[in-house]
Amino acid sequence: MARGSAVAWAALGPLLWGCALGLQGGMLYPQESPSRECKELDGLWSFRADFSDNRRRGFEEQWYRRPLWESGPTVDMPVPSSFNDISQDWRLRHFVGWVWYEREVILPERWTQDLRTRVVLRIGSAHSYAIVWVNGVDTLEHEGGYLPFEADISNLVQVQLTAQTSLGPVSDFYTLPVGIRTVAVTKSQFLINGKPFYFHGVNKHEDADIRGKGFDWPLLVKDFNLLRWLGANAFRTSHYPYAEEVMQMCDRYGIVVIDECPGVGLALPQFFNNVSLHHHMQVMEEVVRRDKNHPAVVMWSVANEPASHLESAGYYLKMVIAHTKSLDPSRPVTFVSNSNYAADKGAPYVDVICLNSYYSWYHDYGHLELIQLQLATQFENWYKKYQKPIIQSEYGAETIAGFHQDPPLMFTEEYQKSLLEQYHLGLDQKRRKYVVGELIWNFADFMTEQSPTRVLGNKKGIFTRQRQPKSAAFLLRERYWKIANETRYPHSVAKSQCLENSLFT
Ligand code: BDP
Repeated sequence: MARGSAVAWAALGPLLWGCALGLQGGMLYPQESPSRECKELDGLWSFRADFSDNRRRGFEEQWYRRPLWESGPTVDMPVPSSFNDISQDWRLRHFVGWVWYEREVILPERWTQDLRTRVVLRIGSAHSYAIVWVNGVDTLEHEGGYLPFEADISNLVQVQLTAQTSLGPVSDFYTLPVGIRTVAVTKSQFLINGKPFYFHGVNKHEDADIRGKGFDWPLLVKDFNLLRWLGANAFRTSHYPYAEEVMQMCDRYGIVVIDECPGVGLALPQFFNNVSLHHHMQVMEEVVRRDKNHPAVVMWSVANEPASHLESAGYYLKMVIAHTKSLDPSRPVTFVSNSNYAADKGAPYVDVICLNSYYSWYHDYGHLELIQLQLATQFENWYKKYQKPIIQSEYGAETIAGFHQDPPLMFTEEYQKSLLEQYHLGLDQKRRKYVVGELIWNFADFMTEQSPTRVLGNKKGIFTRQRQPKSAAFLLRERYWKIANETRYPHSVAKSQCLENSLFT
C-alpha cells in the first residue's frame, strides 16, 4: 500500500506502471505492453486547500507525514479535473495557493515482491508547481503545468510491501464498505432505523453535454455537491440503474436511493405478456444482485408509469413485485404510477405508493390556483383507498433558463417557481400525516428525442444541463434545508473519511 501526497494546483492523469528492469521509461506515455502493466490512479482523491494566511500551513505541519484526514477536514476531489469548477465553495472557486491531494494505492503483489520489477509513478500534468510524496518521502518535484513527470518508486514500495506481506500468501480478495440500517414501512410512515424518514430530493438522469450518459467523475462530484447545496437527502434512479460509482457515492454521502429498473414505457396492452414478464423478473434479479449491498438503497421500483389501469398490468405487476420481494425481503418494493386511484391495478401489491402528477403543466395549463385542490384530492383518494404511505415521485414544469414573465407564464422561471410553491403548500398539508416524500422532476435539464413538448430536450430541471441554478433551485434549497432542520435526520453532510452526519451511522 502506497500513500502518495501531492501538492499542486490541479493534478491530471496520475498513473503507476510496472515493467521489467531492462526497460527505460522515458517520458513517453507508458502504454501497456507484454512487459509493462499500468495502473490508472484517476478517480476520487482526498483534497484540502491550504486556506491559512501564509498558505504554508501544510508544510509547517507536515501534512504529508500522515493520512491527510488526520491533519484536518478533507473533501473528495476527482482527478483529473480542475478543483475550481467542482465545488460549491466560493473560496475554492477563486483560490490561488497550495492544495493537497492524497490517495492510497494498492499495488499488485508482483510489483512489490518481484525485485526485478521497476515501479514508476507518473503524473500526467499538475499545474503549476507540484511536490509528490510517496509514503511520506519527498519523491518528485515539478514546475510548470501541462507536462508529465515521473519517478522510479520501486525502492519505496518494494521494501515496505515486502515487510507487509510477510504474513504469508493471500488468496484473491477485496473489501466492501459496510453500512447497517433497517428499513420498514407502516401504513403512514417510511422508517429508517425505526425513525420516520421524509424523502426530500430529486429525480435524476445520467446526462450532460457532450458526455451524454457516459460516466464522468467531475460531473458526479459536481452533482453530489449540488445535492448537498440543495439539502436533498434522496433521489430516484429514474428510469434505470445508475453507474455503480454513483451508488458508492450515495453510500458514502448518506443519500437515500429508490433504485429503479428500466421498466419504462410499458404503456400498451401487448407489453404485458409472459415473455416480457419473464424478462422483467430477470432484470430485477440483476438489479438486486448488483445493488443489494448498498445501504443507500432503501426501496426497489419495478417500473415507471406502466399502464397500470389494465387488468393484465395488475397481474404482471403483482408477479414482478412478488418476485422482487422474494429476492430481497428486507426492502420495500414499489412502482411509480400515473394512473387514477380508482383504476390502478398494481397499487394493492406495493409497499409505498409513488405518484407522478403534472398539474398545471400537461393539463389545466396556467391554472396554478388549482394545484392545491387537485393535490389534496389526489392524496386523499389514494390514501383512503390504500392506507399506505405516499411519495410524490414527480412534479415539475418546463423552464427555459433566462425566460422571465410576471405574472408568470409557462416556460418561464417565474412559472416554475410558482408551480413549485403551490405543490409545496399542498404537500405541507399532508406531509406529517402520510405523505413521506417529494422528488422534483428534474434535478437538471436533459436531452430527449425532439417533439413539440421538448425545447432542445426536457427543460424541467431546477439546474440547467450545465448545472447552473434556475430561480426554482433557490426556492427548493430553502425548503429542503428547512425540512432537514425540522426532522430528526439532519441532512447528511459529505465529509470524506467521516460519515458522522450520514443517515447510516
Ligand atoms: C413523466 C415521465 C418522465 C418524463 C416526464 C416529463 O416519468 O420520464 O420526462 O414525465 O414529461 O411522466 O417531463
